[in-house]
Amino acid sequence: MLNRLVIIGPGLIGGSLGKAVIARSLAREVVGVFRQESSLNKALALNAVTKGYISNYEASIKGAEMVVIATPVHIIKDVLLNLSRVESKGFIVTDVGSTKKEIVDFAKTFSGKFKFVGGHPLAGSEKTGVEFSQPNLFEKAVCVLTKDKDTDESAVKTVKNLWESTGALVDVLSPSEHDSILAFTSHLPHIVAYSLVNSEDSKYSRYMASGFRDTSRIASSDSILWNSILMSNRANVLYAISIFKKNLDILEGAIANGDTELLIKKIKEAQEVRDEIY
Ligand code: TYR
Repeated sequence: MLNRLVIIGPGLIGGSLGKAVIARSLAREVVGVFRQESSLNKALALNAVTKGYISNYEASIKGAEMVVIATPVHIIKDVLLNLSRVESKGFIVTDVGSTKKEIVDFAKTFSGKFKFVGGHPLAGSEKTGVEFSQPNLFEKAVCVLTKDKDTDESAVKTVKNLWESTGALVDVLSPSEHDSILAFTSHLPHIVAYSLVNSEDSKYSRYMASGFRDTSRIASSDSILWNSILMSNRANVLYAISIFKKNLDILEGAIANGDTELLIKKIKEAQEVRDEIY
């Protein structure tokens, strides 16, 4: 059991982690760090944290073994800077950011201060905010932790242990591996959803069947958050877009040329892969 776990910016993911840790008695204290009083009160009322501070890193980190940064990607670097300035030393810092290479590299600047392990639980939805947090969100969800030549092995074990205790299935990848894979499995689907919805006209919503709903849900994701995710993984995202465009061209060509054989072949290929996954 941990003495004190600190969660910086408990929203959908951080709040769910807090609830899971409290429900399973994985830490004596779950301390949240917030920017606004209203978020602090909400998280306390929902039992996502046992205690909270407004932007007070010094007080919240005192006596903590582990700090989880659960803010949107574009705020993580600032949080790391703030953490580097606290008096305590030797604590483990991890995050839940959707991209890893940029964050892990930046955290290396502070290796004398704390041990950093990049983290990314593949859970959540298009919603944001602690009001959508759930204590069982991570059950059977994959959580990626990152490791490279500079990562402390025992810190990885400690973070892995915490996530496994919440019911998550932990995989350890290099930060670059993580980013190149997630460009296809998470970032590209968001781009496709945005493009799809932007190709539609909402005045025809009456005629949108469940297929439209299924393929567009993630277009409702937060714009600031997704801007920062896509911009922090640009090279991999651009590569994924190029592959997608090629596949789109194949379908366009088959339809333009009346090439039924090719069109059916491509639909079947997709169908087989989809059926294998789900
Ligand atoms: N957008 C995903 C969904 O709605 C949830 C998610 C978001 C998962 C960001 C991971 C992540 O990094 O299914």
